[in-house]
Amino acid sequence: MRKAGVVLGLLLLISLPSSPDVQILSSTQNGILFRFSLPPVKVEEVERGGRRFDQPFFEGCGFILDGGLPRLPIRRLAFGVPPDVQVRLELIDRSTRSIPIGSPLLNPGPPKRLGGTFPESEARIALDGFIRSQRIAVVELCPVRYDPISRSLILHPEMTVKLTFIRPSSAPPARFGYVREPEPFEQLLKESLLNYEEARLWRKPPPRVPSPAPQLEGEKLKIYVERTGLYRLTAEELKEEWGVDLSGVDPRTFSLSCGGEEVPIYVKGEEDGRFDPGDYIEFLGVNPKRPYTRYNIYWLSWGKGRGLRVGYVDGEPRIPGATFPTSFRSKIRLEEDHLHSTLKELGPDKVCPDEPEMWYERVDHWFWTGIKNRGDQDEVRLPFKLFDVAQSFSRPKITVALQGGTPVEHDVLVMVNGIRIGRARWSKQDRVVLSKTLPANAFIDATQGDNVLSCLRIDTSEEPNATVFPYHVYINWIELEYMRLYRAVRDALDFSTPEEREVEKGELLEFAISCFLRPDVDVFIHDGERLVAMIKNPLVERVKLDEAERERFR
Ligand SMILES: [Ca+2]
Ligand SMILES: [Ca+2]
Repeated sequence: MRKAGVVLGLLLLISLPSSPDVQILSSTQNGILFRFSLPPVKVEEVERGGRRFDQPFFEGCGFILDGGLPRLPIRRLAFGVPPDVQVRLELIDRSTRSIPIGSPLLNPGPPKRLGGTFPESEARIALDGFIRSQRIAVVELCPVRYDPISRSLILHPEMTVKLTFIRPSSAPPARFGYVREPEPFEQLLKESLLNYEEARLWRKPPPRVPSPAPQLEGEKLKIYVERTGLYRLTAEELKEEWGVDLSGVDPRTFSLSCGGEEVPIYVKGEEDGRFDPGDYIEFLGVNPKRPYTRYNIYWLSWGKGRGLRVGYVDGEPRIPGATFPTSFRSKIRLEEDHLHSTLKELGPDKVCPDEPEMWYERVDHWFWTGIKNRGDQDEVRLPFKLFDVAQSFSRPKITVALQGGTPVEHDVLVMVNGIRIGRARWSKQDRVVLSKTLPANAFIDATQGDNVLSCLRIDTSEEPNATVFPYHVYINWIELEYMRLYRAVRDALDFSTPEEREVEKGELLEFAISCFLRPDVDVFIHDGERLVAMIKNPLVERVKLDEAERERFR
């Protein structure tokens, strides 16, 4: 909450986005390119304590307010950015000219010695935070700098700046889309953000109803799991984000269950009998297998004897002559939530006739993209990046989930990279899932370009009400199976042993997984339903990322 307050404070210093000095050259989900044109710079003479100082300024500027450093004019610009990316700033181009000045520059304190041109860089990201659901990056431009040697001002009349949104793919995607904020916030964002129109589609929706945040019910914690993955609940997160303080509980008694059955967990730091900062619980959460059941519910309880824990296997790599497999068959799901539909036609009688009140919770209302109703195009193309694709004879597989938008019959041809997946025919706001095993090497690695999923509408039905039914069909998610290199993405990798034909039976294997960014790596064996064992003593080595590896995060 405090962070939001800081952003709010700073935003108020930012002038309106309609400012004529900034021209957005492009703004997409992958980044923003803009040009700043410096308004005329004026130099005012001011007197402080009987001495004369120069104070440069330009229209719409703010100032560097740092005791002892020249009070130079700067320009702050606020942009909305997607919630799940790293933002990189690059100065693409700038023009330069200099003007000598007569008096020293105004300093708000005893002058500090300057090593060289001040400020050192022409542009930086001054702030990165959230106002409610909207993530905001504030760029600070320094088009007026000071050279202490020639005692002149260096001006940059034109600056071209690029913000790149770096989004590692093959990782669990974040959910974002349009969220309507209360009017005062909406107004503030509208006035502050230079890319308001696009950026409002990148908001981070509040937890869905009911909240998937863990909820305390009596002496039990209810945990909602929508997607299969390794889940970590830290003592700090539980306390600070969800208001669940388990510090008085003996963590050795933590017990997790799902569907009435106890599930083995790993509890870091439980030996001392206290669940203190730095301690956490890890478990394999599995998505529900039934359609129209969105969450699996896990219950965490405590205080009744020791809970079930995962066992250990020693994994210290010390086997001379072991084989290093180079690739494995990876299963991933790509899902982004940008478009919302109320799905009014999909009634509780279909979804959950026994519990109609559960309708909203059971149905996924968020979709990736779609074919617009009453739009010019009967096709939607969805580019997606796949990292670490290995060359292999093994055939990859794709599964695509589509959702009807308009209340009519649908007929859609689905392809990936020009290869036919299938033709889907279904009715109204129902959903359909298509699967296809593809030729070997059908997928393209991110270093070679994008993969493209395309859906082409064959039916020609018209639905006149484009307000209630904005899309004919939606793409909800894609599942992929492909041969993949042993490299972590966002500090995680769900990997498996290689396919049988690649290694001899009984052969000892050693796995080397690269590209973790943090050294505290936990390794588990799982069977798809639960954790089977923890692998203790993996060898963690620090290496420098090479250029190609750094490229993966761009
Ligand atoms: Ca502890
Ligand atoms: Ca979805």
